[in-house]
Amino acid sequence: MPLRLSEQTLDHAQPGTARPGYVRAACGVGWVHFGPGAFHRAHQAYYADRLLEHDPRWAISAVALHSAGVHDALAPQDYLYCLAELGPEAPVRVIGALREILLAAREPGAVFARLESPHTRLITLTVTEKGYCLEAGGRLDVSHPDVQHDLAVPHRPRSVIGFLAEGLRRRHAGGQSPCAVVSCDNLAENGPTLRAAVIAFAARRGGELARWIEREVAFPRTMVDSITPATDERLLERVEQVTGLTDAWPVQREMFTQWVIEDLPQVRVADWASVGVQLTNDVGVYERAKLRLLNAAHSTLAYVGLLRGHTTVAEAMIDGPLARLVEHLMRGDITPSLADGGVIDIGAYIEATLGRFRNPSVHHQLEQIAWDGSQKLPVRLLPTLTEALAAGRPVERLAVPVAAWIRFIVERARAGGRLTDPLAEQLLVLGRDCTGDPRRDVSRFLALQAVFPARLAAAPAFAGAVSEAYRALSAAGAIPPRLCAAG
Ligand code: CS2
Repeated sequence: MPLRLSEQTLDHAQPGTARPGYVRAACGVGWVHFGPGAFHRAHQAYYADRLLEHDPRWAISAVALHSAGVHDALAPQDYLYCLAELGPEAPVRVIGALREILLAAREPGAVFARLESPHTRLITLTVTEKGYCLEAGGRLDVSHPDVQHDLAVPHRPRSVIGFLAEGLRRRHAGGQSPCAVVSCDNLAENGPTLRAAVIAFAARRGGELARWIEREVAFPRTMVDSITPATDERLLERVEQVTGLTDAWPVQREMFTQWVIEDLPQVRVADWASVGVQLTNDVGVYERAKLRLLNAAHSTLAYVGLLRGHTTVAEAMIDGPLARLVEHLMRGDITPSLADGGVIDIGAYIEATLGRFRNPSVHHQLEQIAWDGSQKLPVRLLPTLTEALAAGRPVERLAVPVAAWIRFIVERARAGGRLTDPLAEQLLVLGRDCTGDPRRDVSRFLALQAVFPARLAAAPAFAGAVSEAYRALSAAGAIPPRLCAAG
């Protein structure tokens, strides 16, 4: 039986393993992160790991808000874990950037101690769309049970918003230096959205705190990107084979990785350029392109692909009609919504994204992307639809992923299956109630105010296009041939 990865066994790692190029014990915690899921560990922690090679201030204190799973897997490994890059001859790297994983519910005091520490300069978040407690319009949902709880019991919060507001209050009270709070989730305008939510929460606890946050704390926009398939058996085996050690929860991602952060003074605390992180004032352009092209195409591949019997993105991409639908969607229907002033070469971006989707080394499950559709579609797809309608552009193709999402739920509901979505129960009830009549079924879903803005739902061209696509997709995911051709 191979040894388990830890500080003690690290020296036994086989030569093909890249190890932390710094002394972990000599590093200080300067970074607090909420949500140590696979994406954080494959992305931001990788950049921290590289920063630590020449700057010992950036060890991470990670905070798990809900589940103890990652903590329990990594604590016996001294929070070391492997990151495998997916590609020909890609390396396996042991990441040493995590100093600890705190369990928010069990040890809120320890979380606050990190948040108010003078050494902490950076607070990042990957808590997924639903972690922000927002209402459909993107503002803080004050009626959310976690928000209500956190306003009543501020020193034992449940939500990340409650933790941030109380942590920043303590920083303010202790006269600490300003810091940057960086949302690394796929939200439109992620920085300003988080900022508004934290300020709205803080205002309910007193105007002075809200004003201080407004003045002193930076909430930069960011664009984060790297395709990160969930950990699977194949990865566990590969890690053991390459390193000669076992790791209870390694992570994997494609080799491509990108992080763009808004260039604000509070962000300029590390030598970001040295590790390939871009600081710019054009983040909005990158963010919109990524959400509207890559993420929207992903959701299309997921819902249409699952209806057509596929399991992974790479597999869905060798299905000719589906691949053509996605490419025309990106080039013909989404690109017109991306006037970017020439910051990005959109044609080249689409080409590169399609290439990433085709990568056969990346076994990215469509099922994983299909999670949380009620949270994702309003961010990655509906704004493009709204703008297309307002500009008088066609919406037939843009309506396909919406129809496929509905159809996917209907089929799950009929099969007695489960959904991973904060609205799962409501969606499954709606799905079970569908009769197969496109107009009727679609209109019931479009009435979901938490998902569809009222004006969009009421637009006859939109409802008509979704119903038409739904009708076609009901036959084993059939795509109308004209949608697979340019024009
Ligand atoms: C995906 C994203 O699961 C999903 O919804 O679209 O996680 C995607 O892989 C990342 O945003 C890529 O950076």
